[in-house]
Amino acid sequence: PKPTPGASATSYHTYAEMRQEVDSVVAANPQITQKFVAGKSYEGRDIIGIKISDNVATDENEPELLVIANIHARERLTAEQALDYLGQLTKGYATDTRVKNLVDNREIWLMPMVNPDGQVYDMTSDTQAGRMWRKNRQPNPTSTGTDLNRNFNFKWGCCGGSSTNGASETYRGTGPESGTETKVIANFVRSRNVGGKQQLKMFLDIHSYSQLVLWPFGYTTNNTVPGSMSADDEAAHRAIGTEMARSQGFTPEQSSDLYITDGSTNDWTWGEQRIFSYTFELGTNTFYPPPSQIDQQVQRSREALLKLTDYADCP
Ligand code: ING
Ligand code: ZN
Repeated sequence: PKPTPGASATSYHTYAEMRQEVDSVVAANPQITQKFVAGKSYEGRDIIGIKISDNVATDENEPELLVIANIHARERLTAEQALDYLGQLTKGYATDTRVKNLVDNREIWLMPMVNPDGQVYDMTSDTQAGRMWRKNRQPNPTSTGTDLNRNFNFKWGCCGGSSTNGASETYRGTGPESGTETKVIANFVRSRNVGGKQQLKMFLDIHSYSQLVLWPFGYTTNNTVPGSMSADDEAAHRAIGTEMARSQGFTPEQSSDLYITDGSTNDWTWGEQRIFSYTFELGTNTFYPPPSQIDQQVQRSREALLKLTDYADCP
């Protein structure tokens, strides 16, 4: 069972419990939260989102940011971090002037579990010590599952770190956005392009584990190739990323310095949409920290999420 909405988690949320918590928080905070369904997963589950802002029903002219979590099924701490962020913003609104300022002056879009099929599959395998599932649950020509973080439509399959083998953990899909959930996320991002202007200024994809703050690009270490990263853009990403890392004791680096990947969320949100983009790698050294550690782990990254919310007016 879960504690009261917005309180610290004492065990990992199932998909159903995540939905219940979102519903409770939204019911208790109707002025500043609104639930939406971004689309359906391959198996037909709702991909739940929450908008958090003052005058929440109105599209105000405020910097917008999108935070997504649990794109990889087994990375369960990430959904807890997303729900904690929702709790911090809603609980703090009445009492904490900093939180109130953020909610009043940003439009925050949050999707705590963007790969629900994978999450349910992984979690229902708990009796076998977890199935260590990463991908979605969409059948592919030879096996099951697409790595959604290799399926985005920027330099897809160009350069390494993704696979054409359907059984691989990093199977890139039959084409960009072939993954049902990739398409839902990308369509949502495109929907925030209003009148030719992308409203989203900041994007965060929460993963676990490794204690890192990463920024684009993943497809190349060469920031001078045409269309990649200008020196100014790199410096700006690095400055904010370093600050994010400092506040949680993580290591900041360009994602390709970790290893080369193509088709990641961040490469598309920055490369194609020009949204400042980060990935946090939470946690320590496991996908499944004992539930007793959730609270401590989540507290560690709380401040970085609030800082990033603040920085959405910077880029
Ligand atoms: N790590 C990420 C992965 O998808 C990453 C690292 C993040 C690569 C962002 C590229 C862009 O491989 C995990 N643990 O998923
Ligand atoms: Zn991941």
